[in-house]
Amino acid sequence: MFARTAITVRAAAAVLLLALTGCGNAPDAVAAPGGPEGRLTLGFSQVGSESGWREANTKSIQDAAAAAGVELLFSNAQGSRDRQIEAIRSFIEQRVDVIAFSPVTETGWDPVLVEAREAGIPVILTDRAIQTSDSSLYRSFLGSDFIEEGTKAGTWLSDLYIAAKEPVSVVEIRGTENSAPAIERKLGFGAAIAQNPNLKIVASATGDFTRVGGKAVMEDFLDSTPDIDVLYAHNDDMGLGAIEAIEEAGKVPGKDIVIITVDAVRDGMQALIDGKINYIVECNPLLGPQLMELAKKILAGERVLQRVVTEETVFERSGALAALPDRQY
Ligand code: GYE
Repeated sequence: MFARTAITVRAAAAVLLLALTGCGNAPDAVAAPGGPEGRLTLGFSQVGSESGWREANTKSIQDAAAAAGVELLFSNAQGSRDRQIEAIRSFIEQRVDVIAFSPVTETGWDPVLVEAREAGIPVILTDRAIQTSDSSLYRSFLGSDFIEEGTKAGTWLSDLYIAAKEPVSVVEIRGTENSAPAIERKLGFGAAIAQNPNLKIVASATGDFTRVGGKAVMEDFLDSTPDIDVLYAHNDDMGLGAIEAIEEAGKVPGKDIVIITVDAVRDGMQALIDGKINYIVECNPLLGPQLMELAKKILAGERVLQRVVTEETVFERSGALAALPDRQY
C-alpha cells in the first residue's frame, strides 16, 4: 500500500484508503477488559530511548495511561526490531486487551501481527508506520506526517535561497535506517528542494537519531566535504551533536552553516533561540492521551479512523522564544 514512487501516489492511496474504509474500521464485538479490577490492559513496545523526542513520548504514554486508568505493560526495545517482536509476542501470551507499538523499522511485521490478529488482540501503531500489504493487520495509526515535515523543511530552505546565484551545498544527517521518519523526511525534503535548482544534497548519512551519531557523521562531512552551506538533520538531537562537531572545527553553527532540524524538543528550541539552529519543524511526541482514547474506543467496539495525523507547526527564533516557557518537552 505504501508505494513511494511519487508522493502523489502515496497521498492518493491514503485518500482511497479512507474512502474504502468509510473513515474507519468495522466495529468489533465488545470485549471485557481483562486487567486488574476490569481495567483495560495495554501492551506498549517502545522503540528505545534514542532522543529527547522519545523520552517525551514515553512520558506522555505513561502519564496518559495512569490518568486514564489503563494498566500499561511498557517494554523498551532499545532500537531492536527483534526485541519489539519478542515484546509483542509476550503481550499476546499475556492476553492484553490492546497492543500498541512504535515500529523501529518499516518492514518485517506481518507474521507477528497475524499472530495478534489470530489471538483477537487489536493493534495500534503509534508514531511510525509499517509497510504491509494487509492494512487490516492494525486498527489505527496515530502519528505525524513525516513527508509533510520534510516538505516544510525543504520549502523553507528553497525560499531562503530563492535568489542564490551560486550552487548551495546541503548535507543531510538521516534518522535510523529503514525507519518511516528517516525515509519520509528525506523524501519530502528532496521533493521540496528540487524546486530550487541551486540546492544540491552533496552528502547524506545516517546518525541513527542520536546526538553521538549526529556528531560523528558531521565530523566526517567536515573532513570530506568542502564548503558546506546547509545542514538538514532529521531530528534535533543529531543537529545538536553536529553543532558540537561544527564548533570543534572552528566554524559558527547557524551562521557559517545554516541548520534545519525536526522535532522542536527543549534543547533544540534553546539552540534555535541561541542562533545555532535556524529553523525547526515540529514533530509532536505527546501521543499518550490520543492513544488511550483510541484503545478505549476500539475495545468498546466503536469506529476509529485508520489514520490519525498529529497537528504540528514550525519554528523560527521568535516563535521559539514565545513557545519555550510553556513547552512540556
Ligand atoms: O523525530 C526522533 C526519534 O519517530 C518521530 O524518532 C519519531 C522520531 C523523532 O528518535 O527524534
